[in-house]
Amino acid sequence: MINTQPLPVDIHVVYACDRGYLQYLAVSIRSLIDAFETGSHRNTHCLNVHVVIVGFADDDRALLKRIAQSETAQVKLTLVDYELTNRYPDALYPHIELVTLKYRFPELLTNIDRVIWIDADTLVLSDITELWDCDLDGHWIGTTNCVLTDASLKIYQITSRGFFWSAENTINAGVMVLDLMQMRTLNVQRVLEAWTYKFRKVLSLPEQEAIAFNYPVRKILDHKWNWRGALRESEPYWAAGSAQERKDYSAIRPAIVHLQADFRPHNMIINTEFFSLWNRIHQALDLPSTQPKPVPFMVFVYLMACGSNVSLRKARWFFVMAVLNFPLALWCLLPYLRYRRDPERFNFPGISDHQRTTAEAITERRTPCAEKGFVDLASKRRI
Ligand SMILES: [Mn+2]
Repeated sequence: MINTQPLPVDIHVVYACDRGYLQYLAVSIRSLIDAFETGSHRNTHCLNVHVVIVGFADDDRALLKRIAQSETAQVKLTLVDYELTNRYPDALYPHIELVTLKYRFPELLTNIDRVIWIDADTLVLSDITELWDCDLDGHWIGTTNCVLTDASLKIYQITSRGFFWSAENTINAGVMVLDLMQMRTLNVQRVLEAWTYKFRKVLSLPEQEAIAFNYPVRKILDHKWNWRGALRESEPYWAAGSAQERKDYSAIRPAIVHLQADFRPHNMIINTEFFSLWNRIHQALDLPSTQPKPVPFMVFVYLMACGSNVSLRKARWFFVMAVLNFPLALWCLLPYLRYRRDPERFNFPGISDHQRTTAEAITERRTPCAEKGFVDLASKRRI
């Protein structure tokens, strides 16, 4: 009998990181596969996950292979070894070569014409096929804007080095759709590498700045594909032109949550829905345990106020905060003691209810893995 089953459509997703990000990478890949397995394209599409790895040990590779297995969908994992060569000496940003690896995808991923780039510090919640099918309208790249409206530029431009004439020019490079075929034709790699080399000593977000200023007009992706609202402390919040802007951004149902530095589930105990979800996947995968700590006082003050109109933008602006927001800090003293007593259950007023996790979920998270049935889940997935 002739097999008339059509060939599956290949979807290509790429990550790149060193082993310092292994746990984030593992959780993100697993969430990507989980969402694909429960989506409606698992029988018609094949999910190809490429990971450009820097300095991974054999154990790390084995771990990735273990977590990337699927019994219900077609999933292929490809590891691409890469060695750093100090391409940008004396650069301001220490990981410049790692974050600009994206420029090299056209030559690293031969025979592939389109990829979706996803940062490792993410949770994928929706079937990626919808993003894969997006029309780039002739551009070689699709990205989400870093800020929401032109009104946000006033504050955003105080802290970013470059100046933008439109919110559409701003970029967050956490999730991107890249047309590798066009990148090859347009020689994008050469353009971006030359520009990055030239300005390496002043670039603080190298690849974002290189893409934003060399290619200011790009396909704009919906914010749900790179949603940075888990803590309400990202640019769409602190640079927002109005309270409504913040509210609308918070109301987005994310397809991909981007956790972003500096506060992330492995280092900070903060009660939010997505920190909790990250921890659950992390536990289910039986990864080495993390030791998240309660947030320091000034970060606490920041989180108590974030999303509102207080005159603070970044927690590290300690001095400015201490002077301008002394009354606020004073007001936070007692709540901070409460937070320190049980940080997992503390509800920050700046983080809205739907972003918090429930007391039951916290209790469940504190139960050892084996009692929760994660072991069964693990054996089902052969992990
Ligand atoms: Mn990121």
